[in-house]
Amino acid sequence: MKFLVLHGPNLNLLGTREPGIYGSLTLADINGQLAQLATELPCELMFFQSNCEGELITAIQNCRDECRGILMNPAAYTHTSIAIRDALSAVGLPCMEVHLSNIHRREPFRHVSLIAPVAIGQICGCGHDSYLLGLRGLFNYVKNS
Ligand code: CA2
Repeated sequence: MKFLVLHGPNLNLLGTREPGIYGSLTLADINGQLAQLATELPCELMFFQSNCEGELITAIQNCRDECRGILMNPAAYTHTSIAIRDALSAVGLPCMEVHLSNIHRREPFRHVSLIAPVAIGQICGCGHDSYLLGLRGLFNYVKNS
């Protein structure tokens, strides 16, 4: 069982700035923890980060035949991208939306997710654990469906 782990814009900066909001782990640290969890579940993971909306959309489209689901932190595109939402809808794979911070207790513009209506669930506010909880949820969802 293989999953695509997608990280949106600016998440490549994790661990270098704003640790109070986003924690002190780097993206490589988070991917490493996910890889370790994947061996336990077990499942396979493919990782991709981009600052470009179109590259994220192409990754979603291209994983259609290889992957059983998508674990995604769309970052700021969460709140703006109809195109990413449409790509997830079109591909039809189960997607778990995750966020490091609790988007619902931050600025009002972060309260709306355009992705949530096409996701199987949303986990936020748990720091890097959001990714680990999200992978467990996605794995169990696919295993039981
Ligand atoms: O809490 C999350 O995971 C977010 O998806 C992070 C996005 C933000 O736009 C969403 O509203 C919530 C921002 C990612 C920016 O990452 C940075 C990492 C280090 C330093 C600066 C930004």
